[in-house]
Amino acid sequence: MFGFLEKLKSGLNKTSANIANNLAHAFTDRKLDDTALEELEETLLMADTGVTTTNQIIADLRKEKFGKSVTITEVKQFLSARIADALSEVAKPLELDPAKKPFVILMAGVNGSGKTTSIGKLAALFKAKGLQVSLVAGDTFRAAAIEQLQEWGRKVAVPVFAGKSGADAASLIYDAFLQSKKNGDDVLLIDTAGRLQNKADLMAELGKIIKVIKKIDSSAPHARLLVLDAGIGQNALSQVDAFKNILDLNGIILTKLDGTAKGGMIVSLARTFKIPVNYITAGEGIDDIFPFIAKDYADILVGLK
Ligand SMILES: Nc1nc2c(ncn2[C@@H]2O[C@H](COP(=O)(O)OP(=O)(O)O)[C@@H](O)[C@H]2O)c(=O)[nH]1
Ligand SMILES: [Mg+2]
Repeated sequence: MFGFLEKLKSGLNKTSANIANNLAHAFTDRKLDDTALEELEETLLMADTGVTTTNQIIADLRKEKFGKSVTITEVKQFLSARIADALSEVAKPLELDPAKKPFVILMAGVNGSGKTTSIGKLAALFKAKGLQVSLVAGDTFRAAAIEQLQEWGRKVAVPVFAGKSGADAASLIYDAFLQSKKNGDDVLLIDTAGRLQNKADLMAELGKIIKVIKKIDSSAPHARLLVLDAGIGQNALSQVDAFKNILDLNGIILTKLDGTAKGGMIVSLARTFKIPVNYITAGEGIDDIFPFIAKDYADILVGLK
């Protein structure tokens, strides 16, 4: 069995291998000069760390080490410390409040971002902790989306509330929440549609879902999570903007880090919104989900772990 860090490390390989190759090229135990700094700058930008953060890191490194000889390990340690620092504020685990029964988790995000898959993975995670979990197939637009969640329900062995495709999502969710309460669930995970006719429709639908949930419990949904595909890099920032007001987002799940070399985008995400990143995913398997730990992530990214 792979350990947690080994697994995460292999998941992040596309980003970290790029960074490692470039660093090996730029820093061959020589004095820190303009060329090396420029190469480092390019490397960070390619990993999608964002202009502001990159400029800051480069300026700091220049101030501390310019003209001095540096080893590649020193550069990695410097980078990791800076990146971990930028991430520490948002690296927060999802705290399930046991007083909320069920603790309601609403998952939103555009089509294909990984909502349904992440719900399956989270259900497995919570179930393994001994919690009683149910799912709601709130993406009622496509029969395939409902079936996909039901498949995860079977895999994890948790019940799935589902209606017919085309059914009203808000009323399905309302009924499911009431039933889940009656059943004494600890956690209720709600899937939602990622594509309606247009953005206004999508936001109106989410608004309606929030409203019916609040009729049952004004403090719910307790977690309002945006699922973001890391592969879209800086474009993720505009998706956060679109969802954050309507949902009062209090968490992010960043997915598909295994499929991208843009693993640095989490740094600009953190800097721009300061919304907690609760989990990251790197793979399609049931246990390819990881709590987001800033220092581990930074160390893996620069090749220290
Ligand atoms: N490689 C990889 N694929 C993922 C990950 N998470 C989800 N996927 C895949 O991305 C596709 C879309 O995921 P899905 O959960 O259906 O997205 P949804 O439309 O937001 O519900 C599926 O083929 C998933 O298997 C991940 O972390 N890594
Ligand atoms: Mg889905």
